[in-house]
Amino acid sequence: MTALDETPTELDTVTTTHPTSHAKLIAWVDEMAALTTPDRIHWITGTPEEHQALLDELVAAGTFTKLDKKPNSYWCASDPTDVARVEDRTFICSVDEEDAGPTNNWMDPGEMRVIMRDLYRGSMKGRTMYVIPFVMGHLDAEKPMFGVEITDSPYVVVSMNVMARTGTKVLEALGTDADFVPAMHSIGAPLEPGQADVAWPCNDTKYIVQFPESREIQSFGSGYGGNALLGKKCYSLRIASVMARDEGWLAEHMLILKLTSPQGTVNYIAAAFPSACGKTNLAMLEPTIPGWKVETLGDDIAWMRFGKDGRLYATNPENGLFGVAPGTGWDTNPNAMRAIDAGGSVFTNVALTDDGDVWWEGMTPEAPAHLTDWKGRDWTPDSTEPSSHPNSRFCTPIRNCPILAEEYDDPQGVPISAILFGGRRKTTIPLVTESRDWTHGTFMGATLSSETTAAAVGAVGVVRRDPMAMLPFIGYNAGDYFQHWINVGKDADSTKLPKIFYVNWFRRDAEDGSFLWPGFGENGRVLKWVVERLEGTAAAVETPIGHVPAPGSLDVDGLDVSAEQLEKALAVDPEEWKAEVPLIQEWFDKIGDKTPTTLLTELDGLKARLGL
Ligand code: GTP
Ligand code: SPV
Ligand code: MN
Repeated sequence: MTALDETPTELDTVTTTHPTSHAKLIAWVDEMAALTTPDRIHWITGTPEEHQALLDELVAAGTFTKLDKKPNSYWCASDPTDVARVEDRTFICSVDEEDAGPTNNWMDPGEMRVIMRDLYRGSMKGRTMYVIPFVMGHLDAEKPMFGVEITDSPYVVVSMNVMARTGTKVLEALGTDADFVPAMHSIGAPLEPGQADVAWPCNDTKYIVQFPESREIQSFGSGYGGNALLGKKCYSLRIASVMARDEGWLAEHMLILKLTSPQGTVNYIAAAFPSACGKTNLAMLEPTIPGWKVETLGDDIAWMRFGKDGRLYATNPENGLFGVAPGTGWDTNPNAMRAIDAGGSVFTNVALTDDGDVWWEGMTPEAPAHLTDWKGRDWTPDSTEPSSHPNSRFCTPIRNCPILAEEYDDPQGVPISAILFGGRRKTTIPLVTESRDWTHGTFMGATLSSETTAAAVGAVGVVRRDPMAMLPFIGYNAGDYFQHWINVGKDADSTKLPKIFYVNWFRRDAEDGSFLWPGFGENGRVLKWVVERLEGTAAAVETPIGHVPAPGSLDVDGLDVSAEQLEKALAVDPEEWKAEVPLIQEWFDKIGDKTPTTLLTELDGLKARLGL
């Protein structure tokens, strides 16, 4: 074991013997400890007492503020430079550059390992190294998907405890030789003896690295979200997408919901929208139309495998919600509000009220008269900046969700009958379009476009292609990923495949810039149309881009939207689409030789239908 030069605190379990006999795990932990030279090593057991002790420690360190108004919940603010995923610092280090493709940053894995070793050397000095055994998905899944995250951030530990199943039960299930994804994380802020810590230590140099062939993750410099909670995007999407390609399944950036009709018919729907484009909201929808019910299975990630009956079954690998705070309110997403009120949450980069609660833009119509903003400054409704960072988040156990579907507990998952792709587009993309078949649906997904949001560092509001809402998360060549989607459809019984739809809640009125569709609970109307299309009862009209609701087929009973507005929301404008085609062409040119021929044929068909 590594030389440990400090006496352990009460909390820290310094192990001279490891609480496992998994040789590969022991060797890796020892190697990382020798490299990063932490003062202490703490293997996470996952007990409530341990979790509470870490929370108390974060309060004592000044990182967390305990909220008076919500049970066992905490407020915290990150360093203002560490607020979102860093896509330009995220790398897929495949052996061959071509396997990372034109959409990922790539570096030779050997070179990257040298860089990372240099960064990790001594990086945990003065801190505790936590070893978090975790499993994405169920521990009793047919093949549990194990990981172990090493981190020097207690914030990451308490967040991982919420977002994944962690601790001794996982370590025991790992046994002596089960495969696991080693996920190495350091905030990169060593402490010299006597040096005072800051509330949110991090490093200006950041790397988020995936090694797809060896299924390894290495992250440095950031403590926030997907950069640091490595079970989430790094494992469950970037690494898992590579596993899925190799093994014939799909790892996707999708919510999973259960929809029950007034007649009691159940349909499971998965939906992929880019970051901060409405997955959590749709997953927890409270439909405005009478008799329809939504229950939640997942709000961010879906793993989908074929069942013995030939249908595609989805599971949510996560155990918590890491949701965008701004815009979440009683009128937009009451179920998320109930979930966070139930306690056990960590809020990052939102505002703090004077009576020990949290607030953010969109929570209530009127802002409180005084707040402490996410940067710790006094804030009033007259302040020029928002009180909360646009990518501020709540981290809440999924069990808090008042409409969690009971099937959430089933490791087999649920059979998906429809997949929705969607983005944030002011123009061009109608409220809902149905694809003709799987290949056409794959084309819709592969050419999905959306305005960038605050979920990633960089410009906001720029339209970019975000295929299947996976642009920052595909762990391999995007052209190969499209081919994988085509293959999944080819190998399946087409009558059992989910039907694919394309939605856009974010189209705007050209005249006044307002949203044409009220969204949120009203999106249940679109889900109803989707189900009626599956059942063959709703009418549609064929357009160059697919089938859209025939006049009168979308249930707008009681909806406060003018006929003119609705027409604009549903319109397929040939001129807008003629302008879109060169952008799709440019995108496929970027993907290059690996663009599946079938998708180029789809584009040719679209051009022909538009008279191009
Ligand atoms: P990630 O967690 O980043 O993957 O985001 P997400 O896809 O889960 O997005 P989320 O549901 O958190 O919504 C992001 C933002 O979009 C929030 O500010 C919401 O209020 C807003 N939003 C969600 N659904 C709708 C909608 O139907 N209409 C409009 N106008 N805004 C919406
Ligand atoms: C996203 O950006 O899509 C998120 C938040 O869900 S993060 O965990 O930071 O990836
Ligand atoms: Mn997401």
